[in-house]
Amino acid sequence: MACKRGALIVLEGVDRAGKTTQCNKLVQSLQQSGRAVEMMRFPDRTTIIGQLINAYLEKKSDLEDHTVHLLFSANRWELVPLIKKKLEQGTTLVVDRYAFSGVAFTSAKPGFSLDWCKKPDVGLPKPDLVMFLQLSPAEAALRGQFGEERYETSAFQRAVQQKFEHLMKDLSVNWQVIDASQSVEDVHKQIAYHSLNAINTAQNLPLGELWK
Ligand code: Z5A
Repeated sequence: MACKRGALIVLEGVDRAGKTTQCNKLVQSLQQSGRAVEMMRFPDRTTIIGQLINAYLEKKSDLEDHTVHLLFSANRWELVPLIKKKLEQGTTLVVDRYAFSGVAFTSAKPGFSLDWCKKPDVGLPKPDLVMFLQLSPAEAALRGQFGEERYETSAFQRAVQQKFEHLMKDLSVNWQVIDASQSVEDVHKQIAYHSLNAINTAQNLPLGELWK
């Protein structure tokens, strides 16, 4: 019998919502229950494209806004063969940010429509589940100051949050909003619950194409 495919699970959310913390915890708990699971993150700063993005985020280089948007998308596309291979082999992927961040961050800049921003990512592997870690700016501030990277200002983050809210109206994507102000353990319980459902459902379904 052919092996059942893994699920593509994405965590999105505002700055300091706990995405990385929760991705690590989810991977650990799924591994402990004997499941094949791996973590990925976007941007993946290890590739050549990722290094261009990294220099841009660290403000060591300037890139034209359309150009950097396309680079973020290319950074996802360059990993699609690996994503598909892992899922086909039955490995579940837990992904820290994906195309939704790409669209939310660029469309928060002046002069960019949501529609234009989505286009380069149309047809990417469609996540079986996207969990949005919701956190108010006041609660995020309790978790420390913004870092030094590009985009890390409260005005820009508020604009990004609005774009995410718009994206979450799209019912073709399996969104779950998680209250990220709870303790790490309580947030994890909800994330684990939704993830196990997604893993069980995905194994009997073909992998979809995003925004198609
Ligand atoms: N970007 C883009 O423009 N286009 C794209 O296509 C993509 C991304 C994919 C880099 O992202 C930037 O790239 C990002 C979007 C843009 N810009 N911004 N802003 P990144 O993912 O590499 O890095 P990051 O966005 O700076 O991570 P983050 O959002 O700051 O953090 P997080 O992963 O959500 O949170 P964390 O690291 O797990 O936790 C933050 C702190 O809170 C830490 O001290 C934890 O211990 C603490 N924490 C976590 N959970 C809790 C709870 N529940 N209670 C209390 N404290 C907690």
